[in-house]
Amino acid sequence: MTRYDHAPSLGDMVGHTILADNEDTREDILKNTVLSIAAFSLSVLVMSGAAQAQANKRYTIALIPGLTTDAFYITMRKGAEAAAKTVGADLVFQGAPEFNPVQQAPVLDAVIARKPDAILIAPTDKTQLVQPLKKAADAGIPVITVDTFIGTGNYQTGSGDADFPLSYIASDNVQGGKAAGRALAKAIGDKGKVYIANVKPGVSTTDQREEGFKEEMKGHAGIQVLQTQFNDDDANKAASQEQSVYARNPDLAGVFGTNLFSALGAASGVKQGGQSGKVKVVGFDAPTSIIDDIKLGLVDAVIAQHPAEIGYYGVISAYAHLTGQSIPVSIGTGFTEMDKSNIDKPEVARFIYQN
Ligand code: T6T
Repeated sequence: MTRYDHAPSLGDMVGHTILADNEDTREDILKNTVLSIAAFSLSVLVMSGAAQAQANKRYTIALIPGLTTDAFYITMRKGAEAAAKTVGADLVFQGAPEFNPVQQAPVLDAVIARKPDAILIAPTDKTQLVQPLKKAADAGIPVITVDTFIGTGNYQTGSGDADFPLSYIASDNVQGGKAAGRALAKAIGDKGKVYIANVKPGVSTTDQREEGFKEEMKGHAGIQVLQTQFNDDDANKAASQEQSVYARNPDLAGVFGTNLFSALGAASGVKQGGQSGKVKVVGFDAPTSIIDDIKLGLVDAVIAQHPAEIGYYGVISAYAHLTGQSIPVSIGTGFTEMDKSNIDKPEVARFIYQN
């Protein structure tokens, strides 16, 4: 009887040619063929039983956000919950109160101790979360990063010590930074001084937005990009930095806030300093507070991400992996540019973040 070291295809089995002249031998071969088809059918039953068991198991998928109280991650959680409901998995949402690797690492340890079937995480630093996450991988827990990445974000290439996550699901932040640059250039009539209000170096998303913005500005000869101001994800700090930059540069024309708190803070600096209309603000992210600022004319435009999609496809990817499917090494989600002219359109407003 033919021995298969791998699961044979049905074509392999039914395609057997019976070449014996002798009746007895032919009968034996026929018998063996029937037996091997029966064995194959049984193996299919057994295999599908195992696959069935994988699919029937109720998985626990943990989502660790950059911080818990940010509308971006709250919206991501909603998408993740929708996907978990669809596949019948349990979602655990556990994070730190601030966007800070020193606070995020112990949360990660606590999640690893709960032994979830998979971890989705927005690492708050490209390098500082590598070793803490390695512990999860070493414990056999699949890791997928959402929003931010560790290392270079090019996973599963076999190079570097940050290569182990299975997938990276996020916006294209370089492109987003470029789009913000174009929007700010348009708002300030393509000339004048601008600066970038950023979080802190080492955060993959906001580093890439700064990179994209600067790249775009190389094509705008009339715009001078001043030194970046880092606010530690603190809107109050971003507001006072805006006022200091303005005090040093009364001809300041615009600010690019690379994330929710940077943009909110810059807008509130403009408001407090009575510079509304004079200093233009373009931001990233779309919480309701920023939408109010757009309507008030304090913010000109924002690049809204699609965090619910990131959460949704994060959970679907984890589930697909857990049930034996291969998954893409990265998934890019989109953007929606919002300004006063389109903010009331339902196809745009649906991307405003949830609280
Ligand atoms: O912009 C998002 C996220 O993409 C980034 O990584 C950190 O900041 C936000 O959460 C907004 O506050």
